[in-house]
Parts: sequence; C-alpha cells; structure tokens
Amino acid sequence: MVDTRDPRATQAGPAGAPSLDWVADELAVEIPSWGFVNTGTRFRVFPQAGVPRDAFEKVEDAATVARYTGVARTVALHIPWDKVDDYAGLAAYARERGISIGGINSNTFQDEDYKLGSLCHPSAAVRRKAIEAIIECCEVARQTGSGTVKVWLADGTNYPGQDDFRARRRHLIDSLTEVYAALPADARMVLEYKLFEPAFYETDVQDWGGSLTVCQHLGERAQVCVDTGHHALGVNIEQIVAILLQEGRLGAFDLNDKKYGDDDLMVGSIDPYQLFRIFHEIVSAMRDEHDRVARTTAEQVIFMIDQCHNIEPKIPAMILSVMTLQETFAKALLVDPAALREAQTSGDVLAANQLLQDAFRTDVRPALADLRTKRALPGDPYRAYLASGEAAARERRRVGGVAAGWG
Ligand code: RM4
Ligand code: MN
Repeated sequence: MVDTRDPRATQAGPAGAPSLDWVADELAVEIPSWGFVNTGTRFRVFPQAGVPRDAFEKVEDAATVARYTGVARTVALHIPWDKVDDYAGLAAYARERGISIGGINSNTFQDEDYKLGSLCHPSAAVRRKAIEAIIECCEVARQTGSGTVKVWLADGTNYPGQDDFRARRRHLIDSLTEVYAALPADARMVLEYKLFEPAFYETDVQDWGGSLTVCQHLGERAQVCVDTGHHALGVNIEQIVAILLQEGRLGAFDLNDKKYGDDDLMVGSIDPYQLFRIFHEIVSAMRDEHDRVARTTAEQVIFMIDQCHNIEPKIPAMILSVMTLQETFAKALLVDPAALREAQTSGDVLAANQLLQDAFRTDVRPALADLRTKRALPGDPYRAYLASGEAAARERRRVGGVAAGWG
C-alpha cells in the first residue's frame, strides 16, 4: 500500500509517468518575457528599478528564474514587444544561459488599425495586416527554434449589432488557415480564448468551445490554450482541461490567478485548490494507460506563466510562481490512482474526495527542498534569490535607457 502522505512515494502508472524527480527536473514551466517589464492597470503604471530594457535583458531575467529553480527552461516572446534584428542571436544568448525560446506570442492589439479587431476585422486590408503580423511570428519561431506560435486576439465587439458574429468567425477561420500554413513544419499553434476584455459585449474567441472548433477547422497541430484567468467566476476549469485532453487539443496553459476579472495575479495565490484540481487532471491523463491521446497530449502541455506583476517585484514573483507550480504538481502526484478508481467504481464518494483532499493538504515543500539540494540548487529558491544581492546588482547595472513596458 502506497503511503499517499509521503511525497516521496512512487505511484503506479505507465512507464515514464511523472515522478517527483520529474517535477524537480523536467516540469515544462515557461516564463513570459513580459512578466519582467513595467506594467500597470489602466489607471497607473508604477515603474520599478532594474527592469529589462530590451529582449536580451528579459531573457536574462528568465534565465535567472531557471538558474534558481532548476526548471522553467523556456522563455516565451511577444512580438513586436521583443522584436530584435537577430533572432538566431537572441536564441543563442538564451542557450548560453541554459534556456531556450518557447512560445512566440502574437500581438495584434496595439495598432490604430485594430480598433475594430484584427483577424476578424470587417475590412480585408486590416485582416491582411494582422495575418502578416502572425505569419511574422511563425518566422520568428523558425529562426529561434521555437515549437509554438500562440495567438490571443483582442477581437470582439462592444455593442449588439456592431458586427455579424458568423462573418467574424468566418474571417477568423480563413485568417488562421493562412497562419497555420505558415507554421514551421514541427511547430504547433495554440489559440487562446478570453471571456471579455478589451471588448465588452463579445470576444471572437470567447471560450474553449470557440477555440476548439476553430482548431478543428485548422488541423491537428492547432490546440487550445487555457488561460486560467479568462473564465467567468465559478467555471469548472478542470473539467475543460479533461475534455481538451481527451480530444488531444490541450496545447498550453497561461497560468495566473484571479479574484474578479482577468487580474493576472500570481498562480495559486487566490485559489490554490483550483490549481491542484487542474493538475490532478493532467497527472491522471499522464498515468492513463488506456487513453493514448490524453496521455501524450498531457505530456506535451506547456505550463506558461502569464502574470502581470504590477506592484510586486518581478523576478521574486516569478520564482515563487514556479515553486507553486512544482508544489502543486507534486501534490497531484500523491493521489493514488488505483485507490481513486476503486473509490469511484464502488461509489465511495467521501473516500474519493478524501484522496484528493489528503494529497492537497500534504506539505511537499521539504521533499522538494531535498531534491533541489541534491541537485546543488538552493532548497528555497525564493529566499536564496532575495539573499543573493542579485536584485541590487541588477539595479546598479541597468541604469539609463528606457525600461521596457507594454508598448
Ligand atoms: C491577454 C492574454 C495574452 C497575453 C496578453 C498580454 O489578456 O492573456 O495571453 O499575451 O494579455
Ligand atoms: Mn494569457
């Protein structure tokens, strides 16, 4: 009998099923370049000292997170925020620091032309411009060796009657068909949905169903990106995750937390149990010997952190978030799949729920600290970073120039 309270216990599952060592070495956390820049609300940006001034310094910050945590070895770029003359050079710069370039995120929302949308815009000329912008992201993916192009659209309308839903969706499918054809051969596209904002009546990729059905029009390498902050309050995100895994269409997460709207707070900071329930679905798919589609899909999911550090120091916030992801994943590993199946089939509702509750309440931090120490990493990466003096050194180094922000 496996002791589910012992984080070091190995759980039954197919060969290659994730283990605690896997959490310490392999967990595919991706760091967003834009998590390090000055951001704010629509009311005020509070600038911080030492923030990156260009894409190279953003990559350097992401590499710092990887150096302290031992995971998080890819950094996502946002184009044009991270435009450089030499993408191969940027990728080499990342490699020298032990990380590589992850998802290339398109930005078709900061141009005058995009007032009424981008890929769904009523005008063919604006759609063309947006298509070309995302095709450029495919090219950046090619030059940086990235395997993912991520599309989030600010498209939507503010008032009933403003535009035709079906026409906009047809534009979306036609536009993305062109983008899909421009993907590097082995790359995938992930399509993110968002309930509202910046449009307040409807968004053109509103929910997982909207994203999934468009992906099905495009091809197998089109998958859904689930941004945890992009749902209405109370939506059962873990069930969405289960459905997308079963369909082979869960490509990536944008992880953050929220209390009200798309607040982009640190992952697990408001509802850590929700994050656990999501990871439980991932782990259970990874262990599923009978559902090859769900298993291989789960194995390839990218766990990107999509947070907006408006008032908190950015690198420490990112390190803490990576640790939260590792801890939550480790807890999800503690659920004994055989015992859970047994409780489910025998209708033992309380026992089934207890298996999840027990795992969630287990303190896995000592076990993870142990594994890190064995790998010559700091047992507590967050405190080690704070004590390192690196933040002050970075502030001294990064004087002058223009701090990067959203623009
Ligand atoms: C959006 C969405 C995208 C992110 C932008 C900055 O709300 O979450 O993933 O790229 O914000
Ligand atoms: Mn996002």
